[in-house]
Amino acid sequence: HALEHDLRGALESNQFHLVFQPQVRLASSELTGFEALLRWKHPSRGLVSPAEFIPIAEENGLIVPIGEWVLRTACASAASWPDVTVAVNLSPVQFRSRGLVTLVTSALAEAGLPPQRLELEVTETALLDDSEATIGILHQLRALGVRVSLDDFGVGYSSLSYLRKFPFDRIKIDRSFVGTLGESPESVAIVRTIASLGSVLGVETTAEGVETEAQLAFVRECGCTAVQGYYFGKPCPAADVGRTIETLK
Ligand code: G
Ligand code: G
Ligand code: MN
Ligand code: NA
Repeated sequence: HALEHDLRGALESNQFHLVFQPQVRLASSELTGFEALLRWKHPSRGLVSPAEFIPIAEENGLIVPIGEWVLRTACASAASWPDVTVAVNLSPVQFRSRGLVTLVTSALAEAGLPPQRLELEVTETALLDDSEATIGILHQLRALGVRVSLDDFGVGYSSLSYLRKFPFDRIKIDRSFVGTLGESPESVAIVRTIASLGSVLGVETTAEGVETEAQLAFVRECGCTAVQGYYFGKPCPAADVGRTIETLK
């Protein structure tokens, strides 16, 4: 696989960078943080989507050093921001590798970032296999003081037992539901149900992929507590985060 070959040298050649997408609390319309999203600028192909290269990196294990770079870089960036959080995606493969808790500890310390300002986004695929070990790691991460979110909720298995086994701080409702609120009563019912579940459990619920004013009104009405999506901002380079904070504050 040509892409796999190129991926092996990408970290050394500084071909990765992060972009940051605003996350907004609905009650106060206040910016609370940014999700860090990985970008690969391939020397000849241009930007390659993480949807394309992350599965390859997960298969060959490169996601471990790449994920370490993402975490350290995101924490270092966030340390220069005023009091807002940075959310970092963790691959299930990173849970199976050794030393995740040590890595998070050292990334925070090196950056001088308070743990409360780091949020880790975990998909339920991370919880599927070996769930006892994974739950143990999640508890250790939580004990550091970082927050933990359940990402892409509603697609995949969406087992409610995950919500019982581990006290997530946030459920992120997959954007496929938000995108179909206008035409699908099923999506409305699902978003409403996840939001009320969150409310009862004391867990924040973020609606992902909010692009329009109508969708914003809809997810507010459904009871979601936070939003993320193009309506409030597309992912922006680190250099523009300061301006985005000024605009949204
Ligand atoms: O940014 P974009 O929508 O193109 O991301 C596509 C997918 O890649 C999403 O599922 C997103 O969670 C994932 N992704 C983006 N950045 C990272 C990262 O740093 N680590 C991991 N594991 N996944 C990421
Ligand atoms: O799986 P995860 O939620 O981490 O993926 C986030 C991805 O969703 C990013 O790649 C980001 O570019 C994309 N995204 C964020 N907001 C929107 C939006 O409003 N509309 C669409 N279509 N994609 C979005
Ligand atoms: Mn995410
Ligand atoms: Na998501």
